[in-house]
Amino acid sequence: MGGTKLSDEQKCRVPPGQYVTEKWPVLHYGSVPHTDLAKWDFKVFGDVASPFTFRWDEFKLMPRKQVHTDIHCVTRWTKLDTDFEGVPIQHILELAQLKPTAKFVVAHCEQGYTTNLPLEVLDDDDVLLADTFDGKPLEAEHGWPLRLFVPKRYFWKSAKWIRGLEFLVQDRLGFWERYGYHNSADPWQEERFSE
Ligand SMILES: Nc1nc2c(c(=O)[nH]1)N[C@H]1C(S)=C(S)[C@@H](COP(=O)(O)O)O[C@H]1N2
Ligand SMILES: [Mo]
Repeated sequence: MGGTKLSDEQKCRVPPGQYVTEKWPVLHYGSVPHTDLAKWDFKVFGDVASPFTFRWDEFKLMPRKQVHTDIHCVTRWTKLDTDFEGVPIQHILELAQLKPTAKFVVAHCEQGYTTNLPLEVLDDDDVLLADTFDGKPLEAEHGWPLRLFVPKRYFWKSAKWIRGLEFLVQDRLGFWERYGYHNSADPWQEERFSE
């Protein structure tokens, strides 16, 4: 679709039912929030031994990582070869010292948006708290100042304007998950909507 010429190697990277776009569509519920970085903070809480909060200047001092990969939206677009950068989630997990009972996480965002993931999906070496795309700060509509980045799941799990992570013993559905989106959202299994 869209006239994009793909090599065989690229075709293998497009999950079933997806088409490739060069653009980066903008999708969200509600409006783009206005964030004051001086007042911004991020809370890590729930089933953890060391709950903590960090400010923007503290976030900028954390270890960083670049991830080059493909992203897939449930609305059927796939964007190949994206470059995101931010703080690896595994750094946050180390600081938080999860209790052994912590098995799930809910991402909390501006304006009440949430999305949920099992810990084993969050705890991956390509998952970031991302503030940078293509070497530049995220654009406001793509989640500036910070979004979760979970490339192995449909992109609604990559919560924009994220402000906290809550660790849980039991799973708790997020915003789209409650509206019937699939809980696990694996693009390779086409887990788009629940029955
Ligand atoms: N805070 C927040 N994050 C969100 C959403 C939202 O409504 N609010 N929508 C999700 C959905 S449905 C998608 S497809 C992706 C889209 O990200 P993009 O606009 O950067 O392409 O953001 C996700 N993150
Ligand atoms: Mo979406």
